Amino acid sequence: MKDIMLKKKKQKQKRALITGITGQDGSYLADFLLSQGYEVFGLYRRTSLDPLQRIAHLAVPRKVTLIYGNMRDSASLARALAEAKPDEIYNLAAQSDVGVSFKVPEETMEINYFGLGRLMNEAVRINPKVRIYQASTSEMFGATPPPQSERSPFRPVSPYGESKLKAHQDFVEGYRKKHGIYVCSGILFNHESPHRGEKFVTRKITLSLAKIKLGLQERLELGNLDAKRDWGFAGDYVKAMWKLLQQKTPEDFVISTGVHHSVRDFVNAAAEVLGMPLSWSGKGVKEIGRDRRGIVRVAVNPAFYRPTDVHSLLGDNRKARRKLGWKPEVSFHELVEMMVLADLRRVRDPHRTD
Ligand code: GDR
Repeated sequence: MKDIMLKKKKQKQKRALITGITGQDGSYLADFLLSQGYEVFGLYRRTSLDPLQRIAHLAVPRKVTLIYGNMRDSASLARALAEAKPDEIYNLAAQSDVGVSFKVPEETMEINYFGLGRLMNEAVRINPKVRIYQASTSEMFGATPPPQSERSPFRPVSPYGESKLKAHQDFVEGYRKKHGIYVCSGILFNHESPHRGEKFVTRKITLSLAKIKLGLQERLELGNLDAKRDWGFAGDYVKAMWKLLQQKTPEDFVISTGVHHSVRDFVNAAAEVLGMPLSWSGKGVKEIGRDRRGIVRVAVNPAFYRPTDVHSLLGDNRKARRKLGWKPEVSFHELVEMMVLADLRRVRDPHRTD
């Protein structure tokens, strides 16, 4: 009897496959799905660097089953799907660096667009009832002025934004309409955390300022300080991903905080946390930020400008609040403080893995 009960319970356990498990969102989402009782499978790509760093706490105790696979390779995706037999798929795998996408536009399209096509074709062939979450992005709005909502037009200004828009139109909207598949896009605005990659501007700022504070770095060089982003906490946003797949009918949602700040604001907030406020002078590429002693700590370097940049993103999240019952929990200043303090701890003790 007990065995039958256990079996029944086991049968009911939902299975999720996360592509891009080794990224910032992959690790938060895996933690969250495990807490919801899911069996979690993660698709990962072998690289020369240790790709499992962010998920060591999940991979080593084997909480997540890792499956080797590649978004460029249909056969590897078919194998992964056959092993994971997912009820839900979260497609987080991407060439996600907007700046880099100008240098490798074809590769960006190959992974972000064709990759989703391959994944969906294989997934639906195996299980037409599977539910698929696609990581869409506020970069799809591009030049559309703020605030941006689900009804705003898409006008991407980068190869990254274009690849994500095409994936959204062809495979999310298209497959949903034509084939009745449960697939939806979370149109996520920027979301950050202490696990953000070091090349993205928030993490670059918090890590560099922590090093400057401890005398290990002279100055921080940035590009466009005037760009405005709607920055939220990744831990909050993965909950929205899950909620998107629990709806009766699949729909797309903007996920954002509804507040935005400039890159300069982020620098100022981080510097304040470290007790080293900055004063600014100059304009454009000549702009600099000095500390109390007058030493230049932040400077603009044109090398970090993009050929075209998105100037201002501010997400209207009312639909998500209303229909999903989702709201962001971590404020801008709490997020900045969380990231700065984590980097300060890491810089003081480089052996930390948290
Ligand atoms: P973004 O994030 O392009 O919005 O995409 P990023 O942090 O790279 O840039 C934000 C803004 O900061 C400006 N900026 C700099 N950016 C970087 N990386 N490095 C710099 O030195 C620098 N100086 C100024 C940028 O020009 C830009 O305006 C992120 C990614 O995670 C995408 O994958 C995701 O889809 C979107 O967020 C939502």
